[in-house]
Amino acid sequence: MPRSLLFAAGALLTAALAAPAAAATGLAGAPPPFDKGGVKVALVNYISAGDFFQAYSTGAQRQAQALGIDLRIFEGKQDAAEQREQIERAISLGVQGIIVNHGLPESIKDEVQKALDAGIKVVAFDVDVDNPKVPQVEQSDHELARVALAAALATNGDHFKAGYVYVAGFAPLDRRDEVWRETKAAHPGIVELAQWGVVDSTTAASVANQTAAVLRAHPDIQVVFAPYDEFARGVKLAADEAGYDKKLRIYSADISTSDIEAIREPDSPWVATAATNPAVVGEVSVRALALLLAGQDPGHSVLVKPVLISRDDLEKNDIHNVEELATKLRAFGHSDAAQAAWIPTAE
Ligand code: SR1
Repeated sequence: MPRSLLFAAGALLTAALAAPAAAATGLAGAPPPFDKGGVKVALVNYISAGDFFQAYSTGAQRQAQALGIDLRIFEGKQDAAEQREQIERAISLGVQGIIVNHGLPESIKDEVQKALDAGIKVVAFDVDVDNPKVPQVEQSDHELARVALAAALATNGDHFKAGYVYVAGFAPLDRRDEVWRETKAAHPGIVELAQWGVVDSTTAASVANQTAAVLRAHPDIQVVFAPYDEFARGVKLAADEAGYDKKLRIYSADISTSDIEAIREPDSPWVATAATNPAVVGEVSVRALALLLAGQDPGHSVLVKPVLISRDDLEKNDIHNVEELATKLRAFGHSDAAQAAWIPTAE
């Protein structure tokens, strides 16, 4: 079999294996098409690796199951060409809806338009396909960055030497970057000594390697703004190895159980993060698409609000994992975004 066919067969198999049985019976009291069941939807990812994206996918599956949706998941490998092909494949599978999770806008806009032209409803999470028919789900990224940077200013004052981890071209990182620039402009005592970053299949390890070189060149960095947990994990790894743990403070975005463990380590330089529950964001994405499929309007911008999580909060409230965080902090464990009375709660 040619390589391309083998690949296509493998990807379809991944999608098929990920699909729960479609509810043939439908949901009592729900609007069409959910009243009859058999609704087929695709989740097309640009990135699947890492805690955030794993939890996002789990949340999407949970909400899909509650709605009786047959959800086909396409694995993301940070490959723009592959994501285009996956949207094509979703269209030919005959899905009624597609969730596009991250991606490079220029490489998928026309594919999204093709799906819309075929009568397929589309929702985008963290990628701006610049189309009024496509609702945008996001984690209020401006607020997320503001909250994390407010924590940095509260502890470190507004005169410090900073490092910044950033990769342009990802909508959430670009929005967080706007706030970082505003913050530096408002507080000229913040001096950015270095900027670095990479997003690949091993982001934390790659950022750790870069950070080691940065810290050798700029041992006087006091604060690192790393607004993606894979970035923060990489910075922490390098700081630990170089013995910087008491000199450096890391402020980030996102949270997972392994992040909580890393933040709670004695003398951890990772002191605070601003985050939503990624599983809840996955649920919200599926609900927004379900509303569209039912002819209801989720709004063009569907926002999930972040909360600040500091090491002190985790210790004081005896929180060791994401489940405990969700139970003890309702604003983290729950979102009212894209809700309707007929949509069952994800279990
Ligand atoms: C490469 S973009 C990474 C970000 O996407 C999601 O918005 C997560 O919050 C993560 O920080």
